[in-house]
Amino acid sequence: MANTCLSLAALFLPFLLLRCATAAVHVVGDSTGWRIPDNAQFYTTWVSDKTFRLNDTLSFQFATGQHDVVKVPKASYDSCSENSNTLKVTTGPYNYTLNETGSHYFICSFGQHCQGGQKLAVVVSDASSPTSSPSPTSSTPQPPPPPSSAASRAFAGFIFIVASVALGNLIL
Ligand SMILES: [Cu+2]
Repeated sequence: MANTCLSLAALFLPFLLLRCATAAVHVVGDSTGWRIPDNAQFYTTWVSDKTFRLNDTLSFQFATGQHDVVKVPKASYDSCSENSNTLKVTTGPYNYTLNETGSHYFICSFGQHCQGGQKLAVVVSDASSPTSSPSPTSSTPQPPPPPSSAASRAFAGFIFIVASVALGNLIL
């Protein structure tokens, strides 16, 4: 029976590890950073293939005095106005921790930067919701996940033990 327990532990360990994956750091715009993009849809596209979870970090890479980060309500995001902003950071680079689920809107208040597409809308899901994202957008590369083969081997072992016990019961 001890073997069965070990097999079960081995079977579920990879899933436990996946669940405990640490919060990711998303470098906004990746190598482009936080600036007026060449394409006004750039940050919308950048967001589209990513999953943002509670306590992930948005890292805005910009030079102080050239841009800023202003957190605004949706209406201000849409109209590129910094009205009713809840946060304005003028010193770059700046790391923002996504400490609330739901939508977060950021713009740059310099000149026509926001109109040029320097605006970001992210939707934060709960950290405990099932993971369906591809690889985390962390700057530290994750080691390739070994779980499937280990899990299937453990599962095969488990099935073997169950089958053996069942067979043993039949014979005895
Ligand atoms: Cu700007």
